[in-house]
Amino acid sequence: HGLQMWWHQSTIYQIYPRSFADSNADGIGDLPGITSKLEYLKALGVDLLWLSPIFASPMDDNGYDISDYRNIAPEYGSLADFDFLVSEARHRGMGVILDLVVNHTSDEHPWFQQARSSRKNPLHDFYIWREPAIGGGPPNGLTSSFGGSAWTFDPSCGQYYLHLFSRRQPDLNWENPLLRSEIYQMMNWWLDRGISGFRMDVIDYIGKSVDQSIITDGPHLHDYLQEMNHMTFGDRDVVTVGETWSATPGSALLYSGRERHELSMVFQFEHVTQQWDEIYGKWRSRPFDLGKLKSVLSKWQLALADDGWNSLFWGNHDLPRAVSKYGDAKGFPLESAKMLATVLNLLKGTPFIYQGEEIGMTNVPFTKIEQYRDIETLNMHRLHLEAGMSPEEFLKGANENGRDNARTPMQWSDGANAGFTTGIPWIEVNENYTIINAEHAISDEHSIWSHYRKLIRLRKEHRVIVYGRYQSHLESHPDVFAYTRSLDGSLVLVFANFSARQITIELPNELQVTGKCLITNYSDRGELGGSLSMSPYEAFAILAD
Ligand code: TEU
Ligand code: CA
Repeated sequence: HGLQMWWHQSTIYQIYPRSFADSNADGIGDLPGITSKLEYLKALGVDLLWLSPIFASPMDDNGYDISDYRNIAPEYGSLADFDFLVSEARHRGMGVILDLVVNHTSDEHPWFQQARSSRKNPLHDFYIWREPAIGGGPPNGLTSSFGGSAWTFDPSCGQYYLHLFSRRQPDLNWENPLLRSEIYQMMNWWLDRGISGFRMDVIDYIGKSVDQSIITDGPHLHDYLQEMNHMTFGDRDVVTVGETWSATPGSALLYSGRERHELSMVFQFEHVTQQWDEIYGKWRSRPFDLGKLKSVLSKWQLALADDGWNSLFWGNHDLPRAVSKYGDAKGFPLESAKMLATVLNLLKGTPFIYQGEEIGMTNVPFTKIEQYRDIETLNMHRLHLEAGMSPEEFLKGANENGRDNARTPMQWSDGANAGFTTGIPWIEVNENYTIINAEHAISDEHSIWSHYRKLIRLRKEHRVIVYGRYQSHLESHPDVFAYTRSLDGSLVLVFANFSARQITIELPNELQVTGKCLITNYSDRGELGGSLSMSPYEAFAILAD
């Protein structure tokens, strides 16, 4: 298993600060709120906390539009609050990972204010400017993820600037070595403050070459990442994970190969995008297909079996809730949430838990566009309706895949506003907080939360779960995901029924074992014979004798 790193057996918990815990009744989550929940996180057993951006920002994209990289957004707290959070987390054996958003800044960043003031300004070249096309209009056809052209004309310097997200998120020009050096200095400033690493926002974009309309995997992308590694975190014992929607198994080996000196791992999204519509993307998703999901997850397990490293996740702040997307939030919420946790967390790689996933939080059934807050949803609502989509159809898409599904307040208790705030929450709380909340979960040994805690501990107790070779089984079965992990004579077998039906499957000889049941969402299993009857969403793991 080559080089063994401590984070190979870690579990990372993602916090969306705006929605996690509000300590001062302004309806917005904040750093002291997170600090007040460290005991909860320690009890769960997670090792690292990835905080979505906490930096000064006009909050056009809830912090993914940064106006000051070296200051905390006032509504989240102060640098002193941050230092206290880091030290309190460390006292409990947990580290803090920050969200590095360096593909773009906010248009309110001083760099952009100077850059746009004149073509002669020394910082003009920190961003990407082009003349209008001949005859006027945007320089080329590049479009923004949040709808419309990726170019906006700035009259103060008479040029267009590039923004692959909102027009208030101008892209930085990574071809400029002065810009890169400013970024590296900022990264070292945070590393010196004791953080445990970075999650890197759309990092596959920083090598873009706009005149060839190349956005991802640009010509110098890996040169920049190797330079960044060398200039900042390379010789520190920290974790780095790149968000790379474009990643393939091949490029993932370039990002995370042991000898590459780039990143620890990347987030790939093939298991997410394989369900999206060709034209309408996430706003018209296709029905769930276990066969496709199994083949994607297996492909990635096999591709990074001997080098590189997988991240493992169902959700994040951009994705729908796992139990609603891949499980059965209505019929079998408990069983299917535990099944999803089991089948993902026993794969090879570092598991990520998105806030609320550990208590089975679900998508939010908003009925009006006014309830939504996410700039992507609001922009795409306007554009899809202009293109003729009905409001009902768009709302269906937003209900299924909109980012706000993951951004409703963390449900701590069955008290007012789910215990998230004593003020008015910035976004509505999901009404099911009275039955789905942390307070109920932590005192129930059969809760989803207790199931996650057991999985996190299993990873620490069994090297075969961390380093065991992955082998898929029953590939053609439409309802069951089965795989084994093997290492130095240890064999773990994992079975998951992704259906709401009682099913019986025939087991080949190599799966007919006796052993110790490591975890289950029904009753213990110790012996597997020729045929296996599984209950709805049943999942279990056996350590063979
Ligand atoms: O997301 C990158 C990104 O591509 C997603 O926004 C994706 O396009 C979208 O969710 C699919 O519909 C990162 C952050 O995770 C996201 O929250 C930010 O909005 C975005 O970058 C810009 O910083
Ligand atoms: Ca607050």
